[in-house]
Amino acid sequence: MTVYTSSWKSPSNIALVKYWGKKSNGVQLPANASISFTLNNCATSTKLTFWEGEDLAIKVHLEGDEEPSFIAKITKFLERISTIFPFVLNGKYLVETSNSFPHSSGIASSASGMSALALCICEIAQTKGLLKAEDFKQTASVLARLGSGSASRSVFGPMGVWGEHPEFEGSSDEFAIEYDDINPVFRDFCDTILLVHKGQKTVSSTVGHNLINNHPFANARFSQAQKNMTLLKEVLQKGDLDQFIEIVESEALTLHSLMMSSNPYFILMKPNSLKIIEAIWAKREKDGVKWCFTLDAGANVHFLYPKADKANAMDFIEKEIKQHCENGSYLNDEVGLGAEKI
Ligand code: 2P0
Repeated sequence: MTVYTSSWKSPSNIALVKYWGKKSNGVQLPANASISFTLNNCATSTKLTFWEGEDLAIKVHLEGDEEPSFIAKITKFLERISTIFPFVLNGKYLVETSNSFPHSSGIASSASGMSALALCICEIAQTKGLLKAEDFKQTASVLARLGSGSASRSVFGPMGVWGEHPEFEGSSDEFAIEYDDINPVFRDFCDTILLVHKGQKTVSSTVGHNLINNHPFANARFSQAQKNMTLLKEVLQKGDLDQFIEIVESEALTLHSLMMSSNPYFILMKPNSLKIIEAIWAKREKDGVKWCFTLDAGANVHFLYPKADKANAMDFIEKEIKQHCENGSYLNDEVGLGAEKI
């Protein structure tokens, strides 16, 4: 019996053009391309120990405590990636994982968690001589995608593009690619995550994605997203903040409007999400700041602004925003460079 260990830290990411809906053929292939800022501070650190040659068994420790609730998701992940690395079904696992963000902050840990795990598996595959160094990150992104679609983008920074798109050379539905052809203003763009609701969300993303299959607006949405990718590419190069705001906020509200027009319909925003959005809009109107928001599949609001404005934005949060956050909590983050070995 051989024992392997591997440890990786992988960040969360926030999509600007959203992935919402999967292709009906294939496993975990996106209906449209998406692009995200990779975050710097919100991350999952995972140490994987693998005893090869034993019956499949998985033990998970989250922040030091045994967490059996993750076992089903990891088992499904291992079954999916066994088409690439059959050895993964033949052994015993200890997954020791921790998040830099507080447990139950309403921040999805699937992107950071599944990408960290995918990277650990790839390192073991490399040690076993099954993966070449030059294929490492791409394969890690494929594996991460099979765990959770958005996780494919977390492997790379400062931005990740996932899904085939003619304007993004090398882009693919199978894996994300690194994207860094961006204006300096975006390299350290700030994302303060305003924690509106820390509880579990009512509808999981996987269920939400599936509701797009029979959605009346699906095709219009997919072509809109492809167009927004093209528009955003130029905006990211130029550093045009006005157009950035228009595309990013429209994408966020479109994502939530898709949820509201699904069958069955659902709403993940909370009244305070809207209060924050209105406060950001009022501030922009009053002071001409180039600040905006985006939303993930949840009630929290991602407040996006240039780093040069940080002191001013912090003052705004303290005076006008914090009161709408659960227990006044928020997390300061910014664009980061992607996953790293620890
Ligand atoms: C995204 N989200 O592009 C979109 C926007 C949330 C809102 O991808 O079923 O956890 O595991 O592929 O990736 C969240 O869904 O779903 C997501 P699965 P995932 O980031």
